[in-house]
Amino acid sequence: MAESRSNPQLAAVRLADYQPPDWLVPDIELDIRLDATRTVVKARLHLRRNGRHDRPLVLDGHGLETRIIMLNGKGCANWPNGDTLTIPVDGDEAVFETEVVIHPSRNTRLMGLYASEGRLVTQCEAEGFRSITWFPDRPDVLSRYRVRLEADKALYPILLSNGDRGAARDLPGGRHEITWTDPWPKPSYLFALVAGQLAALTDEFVTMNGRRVQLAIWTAAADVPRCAHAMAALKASMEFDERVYGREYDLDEFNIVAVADFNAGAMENKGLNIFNSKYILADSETATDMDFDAVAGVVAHEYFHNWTGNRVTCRDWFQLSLKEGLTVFRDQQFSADQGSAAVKRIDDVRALRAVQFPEDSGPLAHPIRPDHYVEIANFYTATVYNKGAEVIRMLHALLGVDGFRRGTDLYFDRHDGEAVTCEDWLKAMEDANGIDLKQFRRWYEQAGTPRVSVTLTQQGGRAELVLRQTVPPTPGQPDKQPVHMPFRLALIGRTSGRRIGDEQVVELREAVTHLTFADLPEPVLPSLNRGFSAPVVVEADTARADLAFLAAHDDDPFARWEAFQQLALSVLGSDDDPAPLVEAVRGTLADPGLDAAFKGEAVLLPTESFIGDAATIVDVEAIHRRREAARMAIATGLESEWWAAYERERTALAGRETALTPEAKGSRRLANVALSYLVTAGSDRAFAAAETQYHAALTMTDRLAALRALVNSQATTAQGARAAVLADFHQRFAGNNDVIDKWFSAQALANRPDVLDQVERLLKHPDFTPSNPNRLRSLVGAFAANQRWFHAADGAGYRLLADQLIAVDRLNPQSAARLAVPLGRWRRFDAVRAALMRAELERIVAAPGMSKDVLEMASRALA
Ligand code: 0A1
Ligand code: ZN
Repeated sequence: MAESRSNPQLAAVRLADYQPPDWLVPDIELDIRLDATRTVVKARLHLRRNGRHDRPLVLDGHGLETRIIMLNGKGCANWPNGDTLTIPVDGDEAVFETEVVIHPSRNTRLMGLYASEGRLVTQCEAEGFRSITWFPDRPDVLSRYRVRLEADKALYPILLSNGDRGAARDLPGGRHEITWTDPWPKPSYLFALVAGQLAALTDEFVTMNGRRVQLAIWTAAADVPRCAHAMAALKASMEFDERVYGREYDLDEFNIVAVADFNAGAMENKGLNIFNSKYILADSETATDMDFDAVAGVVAHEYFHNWTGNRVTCRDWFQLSLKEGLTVFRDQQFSADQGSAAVKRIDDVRALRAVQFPEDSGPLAHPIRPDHYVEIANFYTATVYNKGAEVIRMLHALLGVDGFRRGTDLYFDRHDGEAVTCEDWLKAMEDANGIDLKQFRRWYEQAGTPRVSVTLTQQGGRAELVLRQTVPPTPGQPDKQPVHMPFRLALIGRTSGRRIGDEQVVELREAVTHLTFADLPEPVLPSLNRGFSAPVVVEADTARADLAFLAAHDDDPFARWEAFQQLALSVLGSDDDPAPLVEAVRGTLADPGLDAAFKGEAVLLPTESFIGDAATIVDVEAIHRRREAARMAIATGLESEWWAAYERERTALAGRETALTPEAKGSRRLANVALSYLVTAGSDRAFAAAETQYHAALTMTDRLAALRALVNSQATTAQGARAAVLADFHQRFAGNNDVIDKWFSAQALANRPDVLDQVERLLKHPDFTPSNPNRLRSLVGAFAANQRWFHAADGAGYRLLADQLIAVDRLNPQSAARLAVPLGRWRRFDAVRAALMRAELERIVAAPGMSKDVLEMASRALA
């Protein structure tokens, strides 16, 4: 990398340079005297030389005030050099001890040990443990941990760590201690502790072999009732992992802690998951149906990591998708199993296209197994997670349910207790099934979203389908090879609207594949990539009338939804009349064979950013204008249908407004989509209905939907209502972080020309606390996702973003680096915008003292 020569801070770590650790640490004892301003950490590492060599022990440490360094009970003359400590060791075994002081209350990076709302919590993935003590902080060093925690008992009555709880004891001076022992060897990134005033919702789960597991979800006492949904999801996940994967929990207790300040969604620390509170706390007054589903999905995700990540872990961080792609696939399976599988698949594909596709077609593109990085925190990406999950899903499709299970069984048998690679995973899949995945491995090596172009020609009863695949060039990878993918397809009769013959899973391997079909009773249309069986872009050149036909008749719900999306892309890519969209929506609403949940998805236009991503150059104004016109046409052309749907679904909900059944969720969804179209149409009756719904709502789903509809309305007649509901919402939910985040993001995402001014005003609001990652994302992150107004032609949006990024970097580099992503898309915008975006990236790079997190992102974006 060119930048590594000019800036040594940007030196890359390379997969090709991997070496096994020189020293292993089979056992570690930690003695931690907790205090918010000054915590003392004593560590005793039991070392074992790994193989025959005479290299010294090299340890990682960051920001540690080192007091004592001892080898085999004797003081050491060696002293740290920056972030490394090198100790020559005689003999094959040794005991190495240190004492360091750290300062949790000064830790704004939220890595290592930090303070959140008066509690002390850790985050060690990926490289946070080195901010707690000296250690070979890499995932292939697995240790048994014994941890003594000591703290003031009044300030920190609850002391949690991994594994099994030992006896607690009171100490003089109002202090107390407890020792936790984790029998399962683990890498340092899975270490955790939590100390503070916490109350728990408790429960019990009896595993398939009769282990009684005590479950506890810890939070502020007032929030305990809001943990019930998470608890139910935890028990359901434990049951699912036994039923579907034969995996049982392996400790006597399982603790979850919800914290307000957290860089990511949650963390799978062994036996002590730590969560961003927004993925735990949920009740119908404060959480939307989407929030409830996200809580269940993240709880399941972290629980599933106990096997895919913890019992079998990663050899190095290049293998991150080994645990993340697999675990996302598992949580997706779980959510599909618990609710509507079709709607879940649509949501997952929508998320993939919204975040991963742009990543894969831009300067930050990388394979699911990257081969170099500067800052690993920058690689917790949609590619590693979500495309990684799609790659696992393809294996599932290729091997079938039983073959996939044979593969996972062998993987767990073979590698339990080990730190392994994606190659080990694929080998287990091959060996368990007697197959060859050589070509499939390209998914791990090549970046970029493959394109499959399809043509169908039919003469009488014979049709030929030609599928051509290409993988586009990405940074550092100009030439690509064809990949092996399962491509589900079927034929739909153009006259009958019925499926002709069976669905097939075609395994594409070559650049070009020919398929022929005989004895067709009628002209056919292809239904392609059903269920989104491969994470590709399909280019089929299907006529609009045929897309409309498929949107009305395809028997695969995903393909049916997709046909409307493609129809909308085609219409919105031109200045043509949106009438075909109005007619397609009319048909969907009237179809008695579709449930409300599916209808609620199927009548939504693609987002402006998705429309932009489908074009070579994003025409910000035209996309907005056309989409608004189409929305208005759908709203006014079907106004009586929307009223009917609204009233029907509200009636269906009467008496069960807060139910979380799939039917109730579907009714709320469709009713609220209807409400948003009605408010778009702009009648006083619609504004009144939104206001009434806002005030009478028994769920956050309904209240927020009404608020958003009014906030997005540009009608002057809605102005009073808009201001009133915003003020009411803020006051009603004052002090509830997760809900106040919604208040910020509703305004930042508003479809209104004054958004930039509003965001500037909100940046000065006393509730805007940029040190909190959720709050930063809810205002600045949300604004950057508002394509039309973030990309204001004068560059004011870009300046605002860069200003915030530069300011936040001093507090929290991970938060700051995430804000650089939208600017990296400059190549896809017109020359004027591209220059303005580049200028902000250059300003960021030139700002003094920027973190390597930000410098890596900004320099890749500029390259
Ligand atoms: N392994 C976690 C994700 C995670 C990554 C980094 C974190 O801190 C910066 C925290 C969590 C997961 O997949 O849920
Ligand atoms: Zn994960």
